[in-house]
Amino acid sequence: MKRIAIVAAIVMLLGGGANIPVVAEEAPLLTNVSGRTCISLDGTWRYIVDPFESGYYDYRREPSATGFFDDEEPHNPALIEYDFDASPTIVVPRDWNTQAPELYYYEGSVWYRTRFAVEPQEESRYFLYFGAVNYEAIVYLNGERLGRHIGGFTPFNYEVTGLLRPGENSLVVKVSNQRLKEAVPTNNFDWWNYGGITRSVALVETPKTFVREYSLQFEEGKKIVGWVRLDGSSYDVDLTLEIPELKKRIALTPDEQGYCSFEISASPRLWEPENPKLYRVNWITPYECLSDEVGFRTITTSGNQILLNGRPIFCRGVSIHEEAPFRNGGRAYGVDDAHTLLGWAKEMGCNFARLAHYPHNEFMVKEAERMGIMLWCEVPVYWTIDWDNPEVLENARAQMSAMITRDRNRCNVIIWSVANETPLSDARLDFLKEMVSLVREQDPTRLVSAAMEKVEVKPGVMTVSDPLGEYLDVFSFNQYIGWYDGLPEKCDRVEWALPSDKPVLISEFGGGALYGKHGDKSERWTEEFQADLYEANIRMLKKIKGLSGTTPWILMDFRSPKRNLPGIQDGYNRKGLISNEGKKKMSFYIMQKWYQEMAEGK
Ligand code: GCB
Repeated sequence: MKRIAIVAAIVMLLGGGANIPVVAEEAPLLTNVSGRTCISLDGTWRYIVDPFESGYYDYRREPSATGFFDDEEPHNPALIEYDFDASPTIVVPRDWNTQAPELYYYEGSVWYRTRFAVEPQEESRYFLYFGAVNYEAIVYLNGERLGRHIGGFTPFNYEVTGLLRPGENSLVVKVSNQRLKEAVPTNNFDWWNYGGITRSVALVETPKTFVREYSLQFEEGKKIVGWVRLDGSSYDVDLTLEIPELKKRIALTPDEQGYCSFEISASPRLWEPENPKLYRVNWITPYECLSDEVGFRTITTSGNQILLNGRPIFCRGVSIHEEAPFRNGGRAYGVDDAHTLLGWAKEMGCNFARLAHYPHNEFMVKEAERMGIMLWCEVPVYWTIDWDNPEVLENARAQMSAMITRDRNRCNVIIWSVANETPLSDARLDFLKEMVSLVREQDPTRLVSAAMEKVEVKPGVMTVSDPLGEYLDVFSFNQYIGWYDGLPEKCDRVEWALPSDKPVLISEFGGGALYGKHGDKSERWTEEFQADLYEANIRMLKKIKGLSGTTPWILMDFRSPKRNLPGIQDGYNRKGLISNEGKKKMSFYIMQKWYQEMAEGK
């Protein structure tokens, strides 16, 4: 009995209640979920805050190292059901921090529960799909453990065909946003650690054999190149790809793995920021018609230029955190938040945005595509990741892979970024090389980058001596001259030694200002100081040969527990060009003027 208890405790530490049999492995990710038949599980759920992990042991017992599961019978976490009906409610999708004052700083476990009704159909399959849960989710359906997912910004799903009850079902999710050294991101980062079921949850219904995933990319030489992957037990099905506006209707023959690749000659109107043309695409089998809207373009580099559809383009960008404008902050979600954030970027003259520092929700990517905004998308391999730990690499790779799987048909995504400001070491280089190869393997059609750091090799001479640069297509780095490095006037005194064979992109620059604080330009935190810093940076940037883009830090002030200067920061990183109240600072107009000049070719 003692031995069982110890084993259980170890399993528990590894997986959290892992001796409840797992009834469903995480299934390969469904794509284009909004195009499928879904029952939305969004709405009001019940929740129980559980800082001591009490859901995992009988509440009458003392918690102790060997105290978990010290019965012959494994404890069933569904017992926690008992208490749910009297518990408070919480909205899904949304972070928990901005829903209850006592959860504002909370880092730990919260149990969520919803009930839903379904009449499972014999000829259908069912998947529970989560847009994202930060950071760890342990999912139980009708008291049975489906599995555990880690990684707070990417989707995951479980197949629950055969596990659903006709009528009412209970879905319990134990969510933890505990920061951990061996997590991705690690325990130190400059943004709010929003916990909860932050993106939509749906029960997705598919036919027995269905179109799970596909890729459609335009290649020079007037070809649409692609592949499609079915999921099912028999792949002897009629499968047609239809792009009505291009008058294409192609019959495809999947192989015995349900996979088929193809090439179609076509001359679509190419997607570009000034004309973000999308085409309706239909995947048709006798059992379904799955529709998407897809744009076609090429993205390549030549010397230090980025070429969109073969023509050089300057990426007039801005960095954006997934934080909600207005309504007291919190994680941004939905079309309205996307429109506000991307609308501001557009107003500033942007044709590009860096979605920092983790995969944003699908609305951001899709709305940007509709609005003509190219994107840099990244995973939270940020600062001091635990480079030597193979599980950390696995986790980072899984996050990258899920992001690529979700967004590979979004033509506005032009750069996948593998890391941000990571201190140099051999272990880190090995890790990031693995990340770069994963991206190249999974998506050879886009550019790879990372936000590196600059160094001052001798007074006034700036360069980036990061061996990672060699492996990237776009040579990007963050620099804070005038803020963390000297005063704005320093910008006029520096020279840059940068590669001439790759496009250079400045992935961050800027400084802080409190909206409405005015004074002399020498006074830190005033809008005048920030404006002067932007003017000086722009003068410097204009002189960098081969500069292909910039994404100043950052569109809007965002919450960060690291930013505690009273009366100025009050828990916000104030480097926004716009305040968290949506008020534009002077620097917004300085960037706007520069980008407008550039757009007009001045
Ligand atoms: C950086 C980080 C970013 C921070 C920013 C800052 O270099 O990449 O996440 O928020 O600096 O404000 O210091």
